Amino acid sequence: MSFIKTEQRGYTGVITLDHSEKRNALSEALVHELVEALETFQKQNVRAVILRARPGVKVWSAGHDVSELPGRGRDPLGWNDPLRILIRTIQECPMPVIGMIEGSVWGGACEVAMACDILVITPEVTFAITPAKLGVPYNIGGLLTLLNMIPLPIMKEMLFTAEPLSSDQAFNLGIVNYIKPAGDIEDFVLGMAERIATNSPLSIGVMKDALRLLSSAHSVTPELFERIQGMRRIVYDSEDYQEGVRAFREKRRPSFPGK
Ligand code: KFV
Ligand code: KFV
Repeated sequence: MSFIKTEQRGYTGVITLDHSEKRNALSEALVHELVEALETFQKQNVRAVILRARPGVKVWSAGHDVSELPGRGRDPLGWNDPLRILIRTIQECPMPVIGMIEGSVWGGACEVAMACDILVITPEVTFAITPAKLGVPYNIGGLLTLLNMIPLPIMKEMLFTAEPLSSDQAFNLGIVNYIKPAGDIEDFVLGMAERIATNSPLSIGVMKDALRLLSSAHSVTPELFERIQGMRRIVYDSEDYQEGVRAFREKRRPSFPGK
């Protein structure tokens, strides 16, 4: 079964998320296809990638596949979690990835968007980061992806309320590069990808990687790392985590005991 579509137009590779039934949730299977598509594009000398969903969708992606979150007591966002693999693949891929976004963007899909190099969105787009609705402790690398894009007070508001950020706010904060009407967005993004492709891919790839390394160049001591992991563990060991994931599966509002 295929959860994405891919197409190559000259030097531009287009990946379309195509699993509307599950609102393009980032399941292991979907992520596997996405990662393979990026690797194939790289081998085929693609110079710019567009990551999009089907035209007109209401949901660009619903984020982490909640049905695949592990039970209580295991880190839900460990190093080999599909979301973590996807984020690293986008960040480490030498071609610029343009996120072309229509519809709402949820949880881990916000991080996917923010791992893209350039964002072009339609006016209806919203971004909601929702681990607090599930009792999930977001991981350190993931928080850093967001922190590199979102000013701290706004990020705190998003994480603590889990409410959506509008397209205008995202644009005014410099999180997204352009807002374009749905009728124009495709041509605009394809044009940008073509212009990127006329420039030196070697120069671009090395600058992208250098920016990634520089923007993650925070020195974390082993003690600090272990301290944060220990704090996160309290959360994924908790009744809150168990309740959050169970409530999602049972399609009801969670009631968090706070322990
Ligand atoms: N994981 C697994 N299944 C999902 C899903 C998700 N994130 N989102 C939606 N689905 C399934 C849902 O269970 C249903 O399956 C189908 O997709 C359509 O969803 O077998 P079923 O019942 O057909 P609906 O009916 O909810 O669709 P709709 O009424 O259009 O609402 C769309 C949306 C996106 C507003 C709603 O599905 C929703 O609130 N989804 C969860 C959004 C969310 O909170 N995502 C964050 C996940 S946690 C995360 O990413 C991370 C990293 N984290 O740390 O927390
Ligand atoms: N280096 C050496 N010579 C230059 C030059 C440059 N950056 N820019 C212009 N010239 C020379 C040009 O060769 C010509 O000499 C004269 O200045 C007038 O330029 O002996 P010539 O033939 O008379 P024109 O005819 O190009 O002037 P104009 O039609 O008015 O156009 C101006 C401009 C600025 C649009 C055009 O010269 C241009 O595109 N220049 C290059 C702009 C550019 O890409 N600069 C970045 C350089 S690379 C860089 O800075 C770094 C740090 N980097 O990492 O890449």
